Amino acid sequence: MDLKLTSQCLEHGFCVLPSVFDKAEIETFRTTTVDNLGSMGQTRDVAHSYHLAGFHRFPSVAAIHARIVADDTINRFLAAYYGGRPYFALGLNDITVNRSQHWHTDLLRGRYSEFLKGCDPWDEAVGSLKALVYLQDGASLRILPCSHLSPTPLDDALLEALAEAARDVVRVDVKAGDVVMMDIRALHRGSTDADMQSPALAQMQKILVSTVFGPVDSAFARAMQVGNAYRMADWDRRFLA
Ligand SMILES: O=C(O)CCC(=O)C(=O)O
Ligand SMILES: [Fe+2]
Repeated sequence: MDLKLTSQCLEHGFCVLPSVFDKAEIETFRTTTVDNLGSMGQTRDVAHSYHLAGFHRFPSVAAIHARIVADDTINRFLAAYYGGRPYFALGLNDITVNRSQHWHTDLLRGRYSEFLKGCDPWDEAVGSLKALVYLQDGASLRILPCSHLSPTPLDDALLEALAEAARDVVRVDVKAGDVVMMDIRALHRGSTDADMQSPALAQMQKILVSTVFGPVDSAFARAMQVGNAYRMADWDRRFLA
């Protein structure tokens, strides 16, 4: 594995692994997703926007998750990044379709921040990483480099204000099949509400599939795992029931 990429991820909080999945696989992921839109939640006020949290739990789409977590390129990267420490996919994963995303971190925020009380997410140099698999070309992800290094509030309004004041935001260009590896403490955003309202997206969906990895022996990763399980149960009740 390219050591430049691991040090980039450590320093800046993200890096891009190019062409991890080929055209045929991306097409399979897309077809599987589109065939299962009817079993997903609708969490935005836009008819063609869908979301499935914890999709590893659902047999019709679980193969996508299994394929990502077992991928050689991703695992060579993670093995180098974690330096031989055992790591796992901690159950925080999503399929999102035409979904906007304001500035945030991927930590447990708001009412779920209490699950992080017993640990300090910034105590560990090596963080938990989200693998973001883009199923089309695009540049929706904007990120504030190095923002994973210092504590940020676990509150979306405060994060939004922080991001608005930031200068050196980077827009990450990806091709379908590229994978962004991102420290979940990083301040970032995705597509705007306006972008995702375009009627063309009903036929040509913007699809993003992601899953989070962390070290097995990390108190922070375990807290994320447990808190996310509670958050997901609430999500299921709200959007799938
Ligand atoms: O839409 C994007 O590119 C970013 C989405 C995002 O913030 C996430 O998946 O955590
Ligand atoms: Fe995010």
